[in-house]
Amino acid sequence: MHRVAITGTGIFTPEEVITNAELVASYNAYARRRNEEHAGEIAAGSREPMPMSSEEFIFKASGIERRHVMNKSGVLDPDRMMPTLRPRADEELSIMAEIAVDAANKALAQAGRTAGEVDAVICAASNHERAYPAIAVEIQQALGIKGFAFDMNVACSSATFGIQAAADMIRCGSARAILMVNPEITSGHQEWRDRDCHFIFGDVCTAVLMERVDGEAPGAWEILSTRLVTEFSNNIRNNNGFLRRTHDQMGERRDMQFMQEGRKVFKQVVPMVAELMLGHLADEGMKPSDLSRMWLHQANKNMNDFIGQKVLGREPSREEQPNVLQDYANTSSAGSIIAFSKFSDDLPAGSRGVICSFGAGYSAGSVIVRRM
Ligand code: CO8
Repeated sequence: MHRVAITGTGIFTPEEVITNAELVASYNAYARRRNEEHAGEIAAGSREPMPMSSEEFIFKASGIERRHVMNKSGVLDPDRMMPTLRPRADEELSIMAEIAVDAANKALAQAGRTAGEVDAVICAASNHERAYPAIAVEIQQALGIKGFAFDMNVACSSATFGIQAAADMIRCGSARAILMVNPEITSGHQEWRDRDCHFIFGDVCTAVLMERVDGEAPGAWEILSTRLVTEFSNNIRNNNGFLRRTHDQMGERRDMQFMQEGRKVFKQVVPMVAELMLGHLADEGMKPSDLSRMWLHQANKNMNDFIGQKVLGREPSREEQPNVLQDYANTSSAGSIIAFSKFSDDLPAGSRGVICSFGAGYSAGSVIVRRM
């Protein structure tokens, strides 16, 4: 078995930003208009008015202050409430491949590698913009990588599942270097007209280069161990898919976008993740106090605070458990990788940490790493 390390990471961050204030103003304008349109039914008691959203609620419930998006004007337009993305010809690079190539090039540059030294690409994300050919194969071609590529989807846990898949292949010798990318255009499957979730997501793409290491690779992060867990739940669900046209009901359907029972998710996922992390550490002969840092999935600040407390047995400091969701919101699978990419360089050789994701499925992944 070979040893494997993360030698580079990269982030593509969309330029456009939506603040909570802008988001709430747009949603409330939409909700007011809908209430005016249905004023008669509302007055007759046959319809509930749409409730207003608030900046205070969003910050208190989630810790989110703003999010990056691929297209701001479409999302904020009360007549549209979704991004406007230009359709692309089949001969053009797809939008997911485009942002993945940007993040991948940054990861390669950080590792001091060229695409020619990579053997495989995994595109791990919550949704892929088409069924086939795989986005990963398009990214592979755009970067000029020989070898193989495939797409995978484990919702918010896609990145840690992608890391385990890549690490296992490198350990076994089926590849020497693998690029794993997480293009998350969540704005396309977010329901911006639902106040319960309109604030949750943002767009981004992350990339992780993993390589076989035979000796020392100073600065790289050796992957010591990975562990994944899944448990079926309908509490986070999106029913869109290729069988849609076979169903009788073809009109607007709420379940074609992201839906969740947020409170149930919170209550059920926090213990599941803490148990996964504590069990994983124990089986590797480690104590929580051996960790210099935890790079958690970025869904909700309160959720991360609870998980950190359960794992460490005390409140984690901001250095021990950095959050990026105040600036990025929930970027699905990319969140823990943004945190890792932005907040790992300061740690000295020998430091150990855990990259941890959790989300729909339910699914959760834990990756124990050590600075080389
Ligand atoms: N403004 C004002 N009030 C609001 C708003 C709002 N925007 N939204 C809800 N309220 C109200 C509610 O109606 C409720 O009112 P009442 O008490 O009268 O019923 C009250 O505020 C409290 O609402 P909640 O109980 O819903 O509030 P919570 O404190 O539970 O916070 C959260 C809601 C933030 C959603 C929280 O429950 C949470 O974070 N849960 C975990 C969510 C999570 O981690 N989900 C993971 C999903 S991500 C994933 O797996 C990837 C999926 C694929 C990506 C999809 C991309 C689009």
